[in-house]
Amino acid sequence: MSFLKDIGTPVFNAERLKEIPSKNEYLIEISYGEKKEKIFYNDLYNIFEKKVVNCRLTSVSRWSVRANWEGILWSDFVNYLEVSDYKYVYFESYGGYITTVFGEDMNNPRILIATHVDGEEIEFEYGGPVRMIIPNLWGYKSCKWLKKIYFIDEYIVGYWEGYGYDDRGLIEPTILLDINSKEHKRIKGGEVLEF
Ligand SMILES: Nc1nc2c(c(=O)[nH]1)N[C@H]1C(S)=C(S)[C@@H](COP(=O)(O)O)O[C@H]1N2
Ligand SMILES: [Mo]
Repeated sequence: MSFLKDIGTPVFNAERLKEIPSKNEYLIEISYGEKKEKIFYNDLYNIFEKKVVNCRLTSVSRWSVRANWEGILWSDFVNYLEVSDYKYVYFESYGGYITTVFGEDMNNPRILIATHVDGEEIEFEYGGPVRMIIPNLWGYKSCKWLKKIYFIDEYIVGYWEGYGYDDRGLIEPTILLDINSKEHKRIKGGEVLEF
């Protein structure tokens, strides 16, 4: 059983990634200022407490899904690294998909480095074993198969941003398909909190 698949959540894989390292080899590379760090998948929950966040992933292609995501709160992550002031965060996947988020958009308390959804490991097609969930921005900012997290000072244009998608990625007012209820709903812009 897989929550996301069962309710028909679309799958995006712009880089056509087929394979990721096994869990024993999977690691996340972090860079901030002069410092560099690597965290192995298997060490994540030795370092961080696993937290559950109920929020939505909302795609610019006009759908939104609410789920119980589990993982590391972004706020716990930056506290651990002792980074407070950063202009941008650059995310890169194991397939080379990239996206950069503005620091001011990373203060939402529900932003998560997610490993589980609905009590199960996030499966490969939905970005497992590790993906971002940034509920306040369009889905193209929530990098799947997360490999690199770099705190940077100069903006780097992302994959979809390079095709003209907005650099901030703030969710705009629109009508979209709610994957959970299968109904079209109007949203007012910003994180979808109304349903
Ligand atoms: N690595 C990677 N991350 C990605 C994408 C992608 O193609 N590759 N697509 C993005 C887009 S546009 C959206 S809407 C969400 C979709 O997540 P899902 O495929 O799990 O539904 O992932 C985002 N993260
Ligand atoms: Mo998307």
